[in-house]
Amino acid sequence: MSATKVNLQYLNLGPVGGRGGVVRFFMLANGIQYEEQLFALSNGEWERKKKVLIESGDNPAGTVPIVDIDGVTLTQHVAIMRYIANNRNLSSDEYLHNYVQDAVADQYQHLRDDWASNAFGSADQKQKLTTELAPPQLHVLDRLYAKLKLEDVLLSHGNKASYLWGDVAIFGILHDLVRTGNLTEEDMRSNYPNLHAVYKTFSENEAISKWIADKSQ
Ligand SMILES: N[C@@H](CCC(=O)N[C@@H](CS)C(=O)NCC(=O)O)C(=O)O
Repeated sequence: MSATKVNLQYLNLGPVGGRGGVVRFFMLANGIQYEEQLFALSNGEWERKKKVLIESGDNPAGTVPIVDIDGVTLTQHVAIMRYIANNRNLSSDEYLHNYVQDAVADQYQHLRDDWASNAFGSADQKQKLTTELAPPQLHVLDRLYAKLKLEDVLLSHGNKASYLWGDVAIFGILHDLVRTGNLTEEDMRSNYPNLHAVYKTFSENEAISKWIADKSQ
């Protein structure tokens, strides 16, 4: 029996990934077929959708990403990736491989929240993200890679040779920090070498690089 397509609902952010972009990168890297519905922020479309999500109870928090897969509606971007990894038999059979993905994904959430709250704000907020909020957290994440990675570059491919949620979340936030002008690739290479190696690996993935090129036109 072939697996049904994954449906991703998210905001239309163009070349910026956001939390939904992390789920998209996860599917691209793992060759999972998906379709998506993207809601515009500009014309009230998202506000209407948000109301429906809350009133219907599909997501009482009124946020996206939301994924529908095999008749189940999922929220929370890291939990979504973990679910799809289990559903598509991508997770590792070894607990340690899944643990390192969870540990890094949990640590990453702080930086994701700071990015979402500041990257689109005032000039002061953007500056604060670039110079005060992001650097110490990137340093911690870089050191966590040094401590936890089970492979040369990635935390792990697991025993299924797949791209798992912690690694993809890290690529997603690096992609976004670069896209919104809060981090340069050169800065990453000099100061966070472990993270830079992850960034490079995913940037060079065929499906991801094609998505980025398409969105950059
Ligand atoms: N904890 C949730 C957070 C979801 C979230 O805050 N999504 C943002 C976009 S990245 C959103 O829906 N923002 C629009 C809004 O709240 O109206 C997750 O990890 O998926």
